[in-house]
Amino acid sequence: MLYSVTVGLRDDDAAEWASSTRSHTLATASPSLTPLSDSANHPLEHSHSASETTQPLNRTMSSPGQLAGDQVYLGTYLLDRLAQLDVKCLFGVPGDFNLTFLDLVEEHPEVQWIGNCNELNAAYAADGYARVKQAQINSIREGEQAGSKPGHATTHGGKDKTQGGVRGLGALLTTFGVGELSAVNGIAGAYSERVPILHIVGVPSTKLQKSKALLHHTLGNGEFTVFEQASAGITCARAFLQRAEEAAQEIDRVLLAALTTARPAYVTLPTDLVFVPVPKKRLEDPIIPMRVGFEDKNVLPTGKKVEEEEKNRLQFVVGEIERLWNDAKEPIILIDACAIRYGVGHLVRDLVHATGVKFYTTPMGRTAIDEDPSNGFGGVYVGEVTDPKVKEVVEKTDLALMVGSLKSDFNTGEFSYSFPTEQTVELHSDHTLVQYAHYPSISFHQLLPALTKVLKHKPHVTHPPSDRGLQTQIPDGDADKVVSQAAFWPMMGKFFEEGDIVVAETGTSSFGMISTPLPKGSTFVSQVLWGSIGWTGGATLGALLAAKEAPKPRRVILFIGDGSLQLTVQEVATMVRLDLKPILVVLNNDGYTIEKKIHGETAGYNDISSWNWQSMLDFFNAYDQPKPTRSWLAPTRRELERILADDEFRKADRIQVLEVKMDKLDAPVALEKQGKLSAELNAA
Ligand SMILES: Cc1ncc(C[n+]2csc(CCOP(=O)(O)OP(=O)(O)O)c2C)c(N)n1
Ligand SMILES: [Mg+2]
Repeated sequence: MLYSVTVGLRDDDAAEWASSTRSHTLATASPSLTPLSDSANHPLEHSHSASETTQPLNRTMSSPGQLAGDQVYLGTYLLDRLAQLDVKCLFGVPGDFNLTFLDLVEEHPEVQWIGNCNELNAAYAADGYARVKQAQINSIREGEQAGSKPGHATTHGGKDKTQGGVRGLGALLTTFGVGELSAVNGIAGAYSERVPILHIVGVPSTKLQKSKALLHHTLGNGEFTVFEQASAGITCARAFLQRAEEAAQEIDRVLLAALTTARPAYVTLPTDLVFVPVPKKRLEDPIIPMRVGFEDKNVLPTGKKVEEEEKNRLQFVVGEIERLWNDAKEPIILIDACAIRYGVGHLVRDLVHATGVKFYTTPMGRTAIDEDPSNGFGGVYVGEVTDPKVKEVVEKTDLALMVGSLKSDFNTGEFSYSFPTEQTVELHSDHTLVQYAHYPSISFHQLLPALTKVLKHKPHVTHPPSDRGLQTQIPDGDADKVVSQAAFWPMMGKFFEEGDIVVAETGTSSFGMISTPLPKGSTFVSQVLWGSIGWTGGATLGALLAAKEAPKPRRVILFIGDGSLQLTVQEVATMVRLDLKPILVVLNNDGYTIEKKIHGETAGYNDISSWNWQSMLDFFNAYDQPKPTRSWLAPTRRELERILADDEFRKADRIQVLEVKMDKLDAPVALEKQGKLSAELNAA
């Protein structure tokens, strides 16, 4: 049996999934509903669970004895599941309620423990890891997954049968209350941006919970489910484990939900359940997110088969889109975030090639497929914020086929998209919109290959500008002054190499990257919708570890403002410790420039304390045998040019900081425009 989902789930309906699973977890969590006081009713629980294994927390719990060959500890079961889903790194912070599980992590042959400086950074890192893993899978066609092992959950019989959902998963381990709450912002960001993370929380034993013990990390009121409830709105499914016999099934349920909805899920691991034995056999059934299915079987005419109806429905929608396509003189394809998150990059690429039309991306859709003009790339579309030449061409289209759109403010130029509904088709993971018609449960996983077969090749009437609206020309400027934002971004565009992973923090960095060319095989990582500053400090660590799993070496280049880096800077220490080699570009403009562009240009609240970025690597490299590092300072444009041309810098063979001095009020054009739009909207 495969653990599969064929229920209908709309992109915005994860909340429904959450509420349906919530009632399930409540049933197992609530002492009044769960026969916790009656563990003798449950043989497995009686022999291995609360009553026997609730002991003082000490390391003897990690060696509770030999298991029969067909059994595995629940903690190991969970790790084996993660390994099957190709999760090789577990991020987090230890705490006494997760220590014995950590013993199993240390023993595990495939999952590596990455201890972080705090749980927020750990959640960010799990997010960055999942994104880059997904991006690395995206360029590969179904069934061609490099390095996949038979029996892995992502493959089945050697051929990838995933028809929906995602495969880039992250994992996070925290401790009860204090740890898990510190991760909340990171988990919420992953929920908002559609990144699946399994958040595992080590919690007190079921017996201590039942006795309402006045434990550390509790609120002192005997409530043990309150932190799980705090995660309710920011996870797609939760399992508050209480009973040994259903624990493995519960773990599978939340993992499947995370992969199906591309959202984080939550599971508690009470100290007394870590070592309960569960049958190994269950691991033989992989967890495969299946495509969304026909959700309401009651609407079927009597006697009709679901499969037949689904096929007919798909054909009908394909026909509708084909009809519009045939009539259109110059259709375009607009690629957005969910095309990346749901791993359909290769399917969109096939459609672009088959139809020969130009494709554009939103800021969140960048690098879904290679962005070179020979590939059909026309530029980045962000409504009013778009380069005027690109905007004109895009808005001339008579049919915009949008794939995975996520129309948030910063992704649409403050909702200034300009496509009439009659001229749009939207393909999503779990529904399709054709003009005004809505087709639930028609997913782009099915639709894209079907369209690639039937949509006609269309010659272009109008052409995007040859620079695709990206800043390829470096404007002149005084070589002895600080570099301008206008010159800095095209300079970086020239510095990028094939395969680079480019991470951009909220601020002048994320807006500067909107108009910066990205090379073949590159991956762009940014948190445009959630926009929690400091996110990239953790996410870069995750990206670096995911990059290590890529078949070829990849440079990881972070652009981060001086204000944002102050939030999560400690994680640089983890990068040093693990001998990772990012290029950390710190834009030192003396404060919160992005905020100044929206409001309070000279206000004191947009100032920050000044840090010595040149000492950062030394400070975090306080080992007996320090790792090699390099710190570069570019106080002038001339100096920056020299550094960027330096082979020592380019080869990225150690962790490096490049501090670039910039003017306080200098901002990329896209931010100047967005700042005005945001200020107007805030005042409305
Ligand atoms: C966690 C969090 N706190 C506050 C904010 C509000 N905020 C958005 S951008 C920003 C300033 C970023 O400044 P910096 O990193 O220096 O970027 P730049 O100067 O390059 O614009 C702040 C405070 C936020 N987005 N996230
Ligand atoms: Mg700044």
